[in-house]
Amino acid sequence: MNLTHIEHLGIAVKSIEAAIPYYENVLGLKCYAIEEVPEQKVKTAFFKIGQTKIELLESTDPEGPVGKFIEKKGEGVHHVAFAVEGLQETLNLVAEKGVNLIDKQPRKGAEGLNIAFLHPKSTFGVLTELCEDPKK
Ligand code: CMX
Repeated sequence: MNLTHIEHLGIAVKSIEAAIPYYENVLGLKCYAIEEVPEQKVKTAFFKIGQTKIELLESTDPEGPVGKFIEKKGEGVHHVAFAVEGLQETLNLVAEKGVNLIDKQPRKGAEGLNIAFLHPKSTFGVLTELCEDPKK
């Protein structure tokens, strides 16, 4: 298992347009990309802080994962994403250790990363994403 760093924190917001000024004008970060990920039913906005990114998530469909999350819990931290080397091998190891995988195989996420989620019910309440940069 080789987790290298926290790749990003996913934060659910009702509106990325409304949230961006807080990150830019108060925290002094710069939004460097806005990208829609139709398969995940979200629009994303990215900021960089050191090696880690902040990913704002606005739902494009109330029945999508972020739409349902905001409906139940309100805005806030939605998931933690770790960068890994060898995503498929890591998923196999995690499954062997009894963790419930949402994705048994990697799929495409924002920024061209290969991603897979672990179910929050088997990770002490934190929706956990593992991601691998296929260019590395
Ligand atoms: N963090 C912690 N718990 C969460 C959660 C989250 N982000 N999302 C849902 N849950 C909890 C719910 O509160 C609920 O708990 P209770 O049963 O105790 O009420 C339980 O998980 C089931 O939630 P649900 O609303 O019924 O939703 P589903 O089971 O349909 O889906 C999940 C939950 C995690 C499987 C789904 O959200 C998922 O597949 N997520 C992965 C994909 C994703 O989140 N994509 C958006 C980001 C994409 C990106 O980064 O690009």
